[in-house]
Amino acid sequence: MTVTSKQLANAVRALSMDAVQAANSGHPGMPMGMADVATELFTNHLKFDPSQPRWADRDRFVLSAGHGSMLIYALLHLTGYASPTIEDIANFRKLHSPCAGHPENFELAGVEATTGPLGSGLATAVGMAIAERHLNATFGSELVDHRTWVVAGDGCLMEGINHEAIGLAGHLKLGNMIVLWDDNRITIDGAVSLSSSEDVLARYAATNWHTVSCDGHDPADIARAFEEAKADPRPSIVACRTIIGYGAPNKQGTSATHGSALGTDEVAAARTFLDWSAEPFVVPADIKAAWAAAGARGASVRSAWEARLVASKHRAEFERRMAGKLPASFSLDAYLQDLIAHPQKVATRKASEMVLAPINDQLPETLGGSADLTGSNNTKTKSQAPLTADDYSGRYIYYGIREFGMACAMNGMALHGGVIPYGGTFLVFSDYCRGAIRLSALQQQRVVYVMTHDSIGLGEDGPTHQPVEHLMSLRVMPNLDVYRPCDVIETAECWALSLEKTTGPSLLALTREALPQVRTDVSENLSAKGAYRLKPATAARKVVLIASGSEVEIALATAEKLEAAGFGADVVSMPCWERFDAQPEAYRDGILPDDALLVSIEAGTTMGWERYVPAPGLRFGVDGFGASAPIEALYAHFGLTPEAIAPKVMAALQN
Ligand SMILES: Cc1ncc(C[n+]2csc(CCOP(=O)(O)OP(=O)(O)O)c2C)c(N)n1
Ligand SMILES: [Mg+2]
Repeated sequence: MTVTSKQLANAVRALSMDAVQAANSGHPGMPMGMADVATELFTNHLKFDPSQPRWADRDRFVLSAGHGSMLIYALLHLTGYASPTIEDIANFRKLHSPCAGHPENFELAGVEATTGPLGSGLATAVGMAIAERHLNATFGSELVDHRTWVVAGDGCLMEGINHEAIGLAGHLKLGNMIVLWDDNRITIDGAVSLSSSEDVLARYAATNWHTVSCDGHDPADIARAFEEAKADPRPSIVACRTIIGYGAPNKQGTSATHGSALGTDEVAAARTFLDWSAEPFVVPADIKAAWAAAGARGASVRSAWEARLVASKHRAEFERRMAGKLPASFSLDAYLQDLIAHPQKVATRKASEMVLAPINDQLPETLGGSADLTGSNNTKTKSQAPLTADDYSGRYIYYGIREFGMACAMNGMALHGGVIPYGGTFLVFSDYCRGAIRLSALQQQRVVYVMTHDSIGLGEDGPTHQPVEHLMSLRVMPNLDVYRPCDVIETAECWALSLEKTTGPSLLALTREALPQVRTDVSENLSAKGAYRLKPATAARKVVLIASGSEVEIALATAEKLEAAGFGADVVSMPCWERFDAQPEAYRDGILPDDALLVSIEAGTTMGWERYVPAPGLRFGVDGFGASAPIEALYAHFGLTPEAIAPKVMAALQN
């Protein structure tokens, strides 16, 4: 007897409800509702090979509705991925099971993206689809030609990020992207109609998407919709009309199935309803075999692709880029030597643009962009042509005013591989994309955030544009390296470090205003230490002035005043806290000795500086919102001048 697609889908339903029941925690409704749609996708459409989960030309599948994590765990297991095992699934949501509450990209090879924050997965998928088109334009269809599939719920479509993401995807005509909408009309609070009455498909159509609907429980109808979506040159959304918790006879169709175990009685009733008599975590042999056969579909396609790769003239470069390795010859030495010969007083945003020239020339994998602040963020170099719907080979993306959309897309590009994304906005708007920065860090992805206008130093635009708490709040985030370089040399060093870090994002906080070149030695990347002695005390050391970015210049001038009064003063430039914290204790103690008065100067919140500058040290900064005025007036107003700081330091020293 041949196994029916209903039986295949019921295996997904059974594993999902049983795992949630065993954990007594989780979300059975979504996987049970979308089991038929997912079965059609994984058995007949998705290009993948469980024996080679990282095969570069696989289709990408993103479960944007991450709460339905059991859907992907069941699919990966059933199609033959080495992990998760059935034991992993039985240990769903328990410590050390790769079957975590929400899908985590670092836990399972078949999980392309960490999802859970609704809408982010879909927006991440846009970046994957962009990377695919860009690499297709670079390496050709014989090496790169795949789709990005997304399963999204009502929540993913309701979130604001959805608007940014689909606007970008529609504009760029990403026909390789297909969203499968779990149109079950239920969210946690109850019916979608409690809070929403919008015509979702009309909104997608208005954004240049192709739309199609199907009965999400009818395999033939699902297949019809998929074929239509695949054939259309626009990105597609397939509205799959489903019943949440399908198979649980007394609870299906209600929010009761959304986020809690069904209960033993209802699980038993579902077994009867679905005609599923197997014990929990047992899949009948014939159904198991049919799933395994579906998983084996891709092996021949993959080996044909491998043969093409071996024969391709692009092989070495393609493999290097997909491995995320910089070319062995990559070097900024010549650029740095030139700066030593011809020192520059420029804004660090300009310094970033300058160093991006040799970076972009040497690294064809960089994909730059800005959220409509290209001229302010200085993110575009001369050699970069725009990436457009007509020419995906371009290396610069005009993201529009979509900071969150940009950051999510960059995560998708990094996850896809083969490209290194960087993108700019004003530092103050890091808040707009903070959720995505967090996901870069959590997912351990190399994304470089170029955040300019990094303090009150931006001047007249005033408090709405002047970051105050942002630097510190970003430093709090695990696995994000926050850099605030003080001159043109440090900017180049910080860029190099950001590109070299393959296990997480970096953020460059850059000035609008010009800063003098204070570094005269480039024999070592001193920014790599996080903090270093830029100027040692001349007189006997009494004080150490610690500053970052634009305040290093102020610290140097303050030190001059102190030295003139006979107080020896070190100046420490501290471009990166995270890197400094990673240095050996002896190094850190040497830079911040306990026999000198420690003083921090940074045009941002002082909360946090206690870490390096405990009492009786002094902390100079900005603890309220900024103000609208020319830069000189602002620094004077907030007491961040050598004239204001030096007397306070001397008073403390004389106490
Ligand atoms: C940004 C964000 N806000 C809130 C939540 C909490 N949350 C998880 S699922 C959910 C409801 C989602 O509804 P829907 O997408 O329709 O999923 P379904 O109930 O149909 O499975 C909410 C509010 C979240 N995960 N992410
Ligand atoms: Mg729903």
